[in-house]
Amino acid sequence: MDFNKRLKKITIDYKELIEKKNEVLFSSNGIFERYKNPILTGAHAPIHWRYDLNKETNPFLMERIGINAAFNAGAIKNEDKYLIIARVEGNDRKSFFAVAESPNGIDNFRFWERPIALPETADPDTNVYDMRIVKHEDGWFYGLFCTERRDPQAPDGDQSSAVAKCGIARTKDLIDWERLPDLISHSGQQRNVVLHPEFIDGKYALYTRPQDGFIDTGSGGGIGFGLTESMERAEVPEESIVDPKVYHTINEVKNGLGPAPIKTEQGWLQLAHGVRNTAAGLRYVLYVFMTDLENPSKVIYRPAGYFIAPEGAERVGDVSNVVFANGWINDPDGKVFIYYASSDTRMHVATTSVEKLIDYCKNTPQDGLRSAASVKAINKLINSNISTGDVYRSVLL
Ligand code: M1P
Repeated sequence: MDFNKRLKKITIDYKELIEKKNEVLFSSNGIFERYKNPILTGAHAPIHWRYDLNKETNPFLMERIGINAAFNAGAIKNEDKYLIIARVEGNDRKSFFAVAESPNGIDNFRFWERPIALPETADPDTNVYDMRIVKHEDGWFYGLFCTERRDPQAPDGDQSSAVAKCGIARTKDLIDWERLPDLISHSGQQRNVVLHPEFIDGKYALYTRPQDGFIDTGSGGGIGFGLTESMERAEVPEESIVDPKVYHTINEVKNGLGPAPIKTEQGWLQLAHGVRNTAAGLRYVLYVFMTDLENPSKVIYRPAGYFIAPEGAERVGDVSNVVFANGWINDPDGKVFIYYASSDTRMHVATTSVEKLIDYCKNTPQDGLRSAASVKAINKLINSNISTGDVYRSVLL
């Protein structure tokens, strides 16, 4: 196929992909709705990021820069536009951030003209990923993300050991970013750090995830919480654990907060990921809990188990059996858009409402931590259903 015919086909296919309408699916659990199509993939990366469009220098119209995946996006609504800031990963395995915009939050996501040109610190990052974007009450948009560099202690033969820290950048327009020094904490490495949107006791509040090593959280772990005087030289002298790892639960291996919490009259809604071990490797699921309005580090409702687990095609990807979320948007009418990634490969959306999430947190039984306690909870529900459930009985029996 000659240059012009190839270009036409590539452009038509791309247009079809980014204009594809999404379709809400029936929700059997009634807690949230999934949608038929992923909302963002590597293939959504603009053609002009990938191809040299000059016939002279690229006569075969080959892709010069491949994009492997688009996942783990932060999310924010700005000037009526639904914006997600994706972790875009090239074929070269480097991640970077890029904003994609949608008019309705569920389809038509288009990347902005260029990816974010994130300034580096004096110690350049090898890789950056998983930005949590939050509009703080001080007026700035802050992006907190993981910055990864090779472990300086690693011997030459070890080219995979790394050190993870929390990188910090801020912006007023989501285009020009100011890089601030990385977070200083005193509990080893950090990933999944999230800025609370309001001051607590006049200080900035951070949800943390202390960890001993790059992958293993080791003796650390759990979702932590600490205060810092400033974001320009952010340092958390102390971290308390809000939500620990617990034996034989969905977060026995590790967990980490997702996006910044949503404020409601009854407390802060929190979305997080939990990781368990299986013979097939780690399994990442999402869970929801609520913390106290005055003290956001105090858990007030903790429903048992997972909220979203990988399903169907979501289960397969570069890192299979993973769902991960670091972005959600709460519309003024109470609708909540949950942006989650599957298997470190693509982005999806699920929708629900603040009212449903609160109901879910308050009325889902807590984890009894034993099989017998789970059976007790089911029997309690059966007993209360004995006198009700007529519709169910008339259809089924
Ligand atoms: O591969 C799954 C996830 O692993 C890490 O998350 P955590 O720090 O909780 O283990 C991150 O690399 C994340 O980006 C990735 O999706």
